[in-house]
Amino acid sequence: MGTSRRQTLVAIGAMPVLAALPHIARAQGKIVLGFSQIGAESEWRTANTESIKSSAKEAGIDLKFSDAQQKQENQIKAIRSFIAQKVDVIAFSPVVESGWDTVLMEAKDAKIPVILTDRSVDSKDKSLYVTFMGSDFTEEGRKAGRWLLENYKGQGDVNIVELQGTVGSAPAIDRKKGFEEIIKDKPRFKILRSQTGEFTRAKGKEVMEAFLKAEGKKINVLFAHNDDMAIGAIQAIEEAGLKPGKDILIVSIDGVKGAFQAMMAGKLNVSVECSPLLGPQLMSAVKDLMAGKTLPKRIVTQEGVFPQETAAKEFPNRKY
Ligand code: GYE
Repeated sequence: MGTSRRQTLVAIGAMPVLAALPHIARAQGKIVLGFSQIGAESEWRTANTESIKSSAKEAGIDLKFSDAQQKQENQIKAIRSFIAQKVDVIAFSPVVESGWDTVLMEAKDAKIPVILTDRSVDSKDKSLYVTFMGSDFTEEGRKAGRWLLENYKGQGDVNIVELQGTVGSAPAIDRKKGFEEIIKDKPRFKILRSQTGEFTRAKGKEVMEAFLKAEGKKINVLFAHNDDMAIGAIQAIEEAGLKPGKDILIVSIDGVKGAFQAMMAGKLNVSVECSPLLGPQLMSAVKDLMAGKTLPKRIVTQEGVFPQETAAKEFPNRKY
């Protein structure tokens, strides 16, 4: 009976977690994580999904993965189903910022902790989630703006067109805000037109065609909230008989491989990095939570800026 005392101590030590989470998963000894992904709109998102799936596998976490195909209602359904299945932890990347309080309250009532990854929500009640891990999108917008101010060589007015991300999403709202903050007291930098390209290549191309039709050669700069839209727009610019990266300077965000290829071809001028490789960080946060540790309320991803002249050297190191 030498082990009985030890077993008792372990049981007492583990009690708060077990009492709070009397879930099926515990019986098999594996932590169960329910993850609701936005969809597959961009190279960034594909890399993010792959990072989450592979790191869950590596960490021995049982991942229930659900793809919402860009629809908030699908994400809400997925979260409700995770609650019904009594998963240990729920993580999700909210497609838009608003409208989550009800479902987050349901998770809270079920005592299932929620981790926000990549994008945040605008809920006033911060107790509805344990942490938000991801990039500082406002700072990314500022970095894009600063790069432009420092590197734009022409004289006179600088006419900018902007391709925004998904309407109502945190990265679209914050990148716009950060960029505007930097150019606002520089009156020669003017945003002529700004419209959503929904973070996709196809829509980026379509909206850029409309911009070109309306403004033609007046356009000096394109600021795209992600690389995919910039890549779509590059096609539109070429089809209009102009040279992307030269006739129109292009600034975008993400730093995916496709952007590096476009930079090496001289067609994109800079990409501000936004890392999608959140999987390992998420899995360690899930394990920490299950071990009863308190997580910091905000976990910020560290990122750089890659101008065209650094692309060829950096390309072999890129992981997404
Ligand atoms: O920049 C874009 C993607 O939320 C940071 O979503 C993410 C953004 C990323 O579709 O490419």
